[in-house]
Amino acid sequence: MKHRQQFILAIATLVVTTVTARSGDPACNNHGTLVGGVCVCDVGFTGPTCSSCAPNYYNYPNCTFCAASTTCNNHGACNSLGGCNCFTGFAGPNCSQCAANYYNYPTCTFCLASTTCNGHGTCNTLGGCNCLTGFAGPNCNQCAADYYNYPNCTFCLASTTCNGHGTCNSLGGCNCSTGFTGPNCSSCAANYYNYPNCTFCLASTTCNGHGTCNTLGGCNCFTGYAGVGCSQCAPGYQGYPNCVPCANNPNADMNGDAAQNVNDITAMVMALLDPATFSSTYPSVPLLRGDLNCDGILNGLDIRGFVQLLTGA
Ligand SMILES: [Ca+2]
Ligand SMILES: [Ca+2]
Repeated sequence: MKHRQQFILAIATLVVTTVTARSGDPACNNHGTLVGGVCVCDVGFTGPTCSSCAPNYYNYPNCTFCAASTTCNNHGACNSLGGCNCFTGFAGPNCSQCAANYYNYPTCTFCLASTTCNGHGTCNTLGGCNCLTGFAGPNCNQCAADYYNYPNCTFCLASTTCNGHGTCNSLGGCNCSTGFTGPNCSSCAANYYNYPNCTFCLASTTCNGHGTCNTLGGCNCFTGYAGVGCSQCAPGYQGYPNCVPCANNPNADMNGDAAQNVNDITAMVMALLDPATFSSTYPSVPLLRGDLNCDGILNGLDIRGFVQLLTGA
């Protein structure tokens, strides 16, 4: 029985010794096997007594394997512990990922929104900039089309911002066309009327001093004056530019109802074609009331003035 126990112990010792045998020789610092008086070192160890790490193995007696080209993926150097000291832009135990603010492994391009994109964009997965609206360029350091005055980059489009009545200037504001004014050229400048037409009118010149400018930029002539620009005497007035009523105080009320309108047409025609019948039909109306050109005669030359009074033309 005792022999049996000793046998089992011997077997066990042999097994343990065999398992650790390859690196178990004290003469080889337990990192090699003594063969014929020479240490055959385990992988990773070297030297006559296996007392140092082989090339690419670090941190004796650990002798951890490390090769920059594989362990560190060529993006770092092996350090004294057999780990990787990654190059700038790389991170991780094996330098197999990009460090913070570096993008697109294995390129690992640096990008920081506040500097690379000048604060006007965000870094994308490639390490480039996705610019905010209104900004453009690889580094968002210029204004996009229709945006002006970097770094403000104010939007301006002539057709909308300036309402088609001006051009965008370098500040993104509007330089209005003649006759227009306002930040968006949306009103008429002084002496211009009737937006968006903005017709020029100046009483002293456009209306020749004989009228006022109206909301359409035309002239409202003073009494006795007529025409575009009030440049003639009204029917029944004479002596331009100092228009005074004619001697017979003519007007277009040929039917004598105290109004000048289309109802006077029949009477005027009668007065021109058949004065006698006119006088008997409208006894209270003097024939020369229709003498609108002030020449003392009622005839075809007065028709123009008559029409002018009725139409206001
Ligand atoms: Ca009348
Ligand atoms: Ca006449």
